[in-house]
Amino acid sequence: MRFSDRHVAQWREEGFVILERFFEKSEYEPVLQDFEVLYEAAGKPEPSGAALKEVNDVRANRMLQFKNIHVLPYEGSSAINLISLHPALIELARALLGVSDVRLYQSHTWAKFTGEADYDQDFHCDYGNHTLLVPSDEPELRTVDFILYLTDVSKAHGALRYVTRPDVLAALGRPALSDFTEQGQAALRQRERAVEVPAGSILAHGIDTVHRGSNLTAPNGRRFSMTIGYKAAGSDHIGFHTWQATRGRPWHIVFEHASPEQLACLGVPRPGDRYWTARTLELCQARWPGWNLEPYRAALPRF
Ligand SMILES: O=C(O)CCC(=O)C(=O)O
Ligand SMILES: [Fe+2]
Repeated sequence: MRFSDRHVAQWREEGFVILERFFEKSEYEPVLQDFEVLYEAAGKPEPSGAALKEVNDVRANRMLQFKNIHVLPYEGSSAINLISLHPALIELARALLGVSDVRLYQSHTWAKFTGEADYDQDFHCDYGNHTLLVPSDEPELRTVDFILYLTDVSKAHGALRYVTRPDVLAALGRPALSDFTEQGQAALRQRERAVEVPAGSILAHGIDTVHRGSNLTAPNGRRFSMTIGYKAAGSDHIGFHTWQATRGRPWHIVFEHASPEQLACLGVPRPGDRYWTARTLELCQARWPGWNLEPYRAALPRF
């Protein structure tokens, strides 16, 4: 067991919980290797020699922080393609949300490099682009948003800064979702904590937590992470990626390595579901020849 009831209680009360070394080296190292390939050409100075500080357009700079992002499925090995569906992560998402059936609604990589962009952010909540509404009061209808770190993170490596739910109340006198004033930002900074963790660690939070990104200052520093979001099955008010829209991407890697339980997190009906018929089995097999459909075939009703 990689987590305890104490972690679940802390997440529900504070909005955040850090699980140091959730993944062992043998689990995250192959993912790191995939990052090395994905980001081989990233983080190098621009050929023009234009250093960040010489660029005057602050807004453009701000957008540069989102430059190095890749979305599932990844051009890499099964390691990077399956890590956001790791059974232990699914189990943790179920425990935190308090539901038995969950969906992966977000999975992307992110690489940050010292000096490449202005990564400093104001305190904010993430719900603005995960729902058209506002976060629910019910844990079950909320989200679990993990950040998995593939490299060691210190303050000099852009550690995420956060303020726990009780501390937000103490700083602002109210829960915060938006309308952060300058004065509010300053009050929150007084109480901020930093996610300084070794590689393999995860931070679990949600779309209603107060946090901010920060700049990397370590010479030649880099921070490799993955953003992994889960919601309860049926939470139609939550979304981010549309998996179906990325046709032509290497989905076969996922189909060839994921279990039915992992695929269910992407919306693939489980064995025994009425979706599965002789026809759908045959056509799915033709579409993804390397997919082991045996569990689905075995669960077909027999007449
Ligand atoms: O990467 C981080 O540490 C935080 C970034 C963040 O909060 C965001 O972009 O919404
Ligand atoms: Fe954020």
